[in-house]
Amino acid sequence: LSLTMNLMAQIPANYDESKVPDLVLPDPFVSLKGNPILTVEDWENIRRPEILRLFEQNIYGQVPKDFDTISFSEVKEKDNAFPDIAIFKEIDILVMRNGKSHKMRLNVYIPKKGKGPYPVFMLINHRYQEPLSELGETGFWPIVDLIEKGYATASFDVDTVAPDDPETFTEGILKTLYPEQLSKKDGMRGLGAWAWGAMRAMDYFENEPLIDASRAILVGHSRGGKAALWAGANDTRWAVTVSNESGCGGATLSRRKFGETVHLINNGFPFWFSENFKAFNGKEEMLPIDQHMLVSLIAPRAVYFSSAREDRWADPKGEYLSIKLGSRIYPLIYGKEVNFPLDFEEQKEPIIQPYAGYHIREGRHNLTLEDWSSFMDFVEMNFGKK
Ligand code: GTR
Repeated sequence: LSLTMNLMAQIPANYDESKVPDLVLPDPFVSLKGNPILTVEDWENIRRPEILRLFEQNIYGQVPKDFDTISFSEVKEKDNAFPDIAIFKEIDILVMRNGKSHKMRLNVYIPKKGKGPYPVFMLINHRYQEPLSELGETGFWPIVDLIEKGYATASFDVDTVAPDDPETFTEGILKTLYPEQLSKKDGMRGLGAWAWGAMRAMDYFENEPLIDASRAILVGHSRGGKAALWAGANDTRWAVTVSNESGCGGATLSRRKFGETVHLINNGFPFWFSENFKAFNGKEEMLPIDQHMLVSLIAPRAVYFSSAREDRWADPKGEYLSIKLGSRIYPLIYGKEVNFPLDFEEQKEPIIQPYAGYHIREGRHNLTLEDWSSFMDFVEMNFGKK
């Protein structure tokens, strides 16, 4: 531990824009063999699988998709906090593999008003320690606002998949279902496990008649936003992926080395990423990919990034550049118009347009109602007018 702390002391975060290295980013549109990628066919058959594999090998680790059975059962443990406007379902998702089982809990609110199936906002939630009513008031999970706008909403506590803790993170699916991952250099770790959890929630939506799984929006904040991006890149069933202030190892470009760096995050949270990621501590320029390429993996589905002005640890400028550059795939490969005309410094109003959007708000690192209301605007624009 003291060694780690010494290392941390030696690597202060950079907040000086003039010290950011000149950006030379890997090209999403040149294959490993050096061939240009110009068509949807080449993108989907050659380059997209290559990039996905590079993220898996070097950053997040494998996402095991195999299991033997999955089943969903409704339990009744908590009261419906909003009985006037919503149906509340507590769903146990039971997954079996090789004779072992794991259970994760999904909390689902479905509007009473109107007629289903409803589109659904799914939050990867790492703040279940706080009472739900308080989470609602702070805007972190604004159930009432979402329900009133006609959305179903669901979330799971990341701890029910893999505890968010350096000592006990193995006490979830890494122990019950996928123990072999632990001995692999490119094995799944915490963030990958949470992404896996989001995929199982999607399995449930596909089986829930009141929910329209073809209109599902995955949302995560910060560490949850990193997991959301990884899930959105892997699982093409999500119509929209939203990553709020996810910073290093999430939305922002690693090569900028601004605020939290690969070295800092691997020291602070050694159980979030694969072992292989640690080889890039201080060597971000050696990565065969950068985070803008997660945006291209999500295309042609929709993706939204958001930042907060004072959240410099997460590098708002890097988050903006990442979606601005990554979203070039929509015009270049898919023939869909997407525009990020402004430089980061000029960026004030939310960019609400089909396929890729962004906002930066005033204030600190958090997920707030102001953020959600732009997410809803973006989703409405994408579901309504595409
Ligand atoms: C920080 C961490 C960030 C971010 C954040 C959060 O301590 O350095 O990468 O994940 O926590 O999740 O709020």
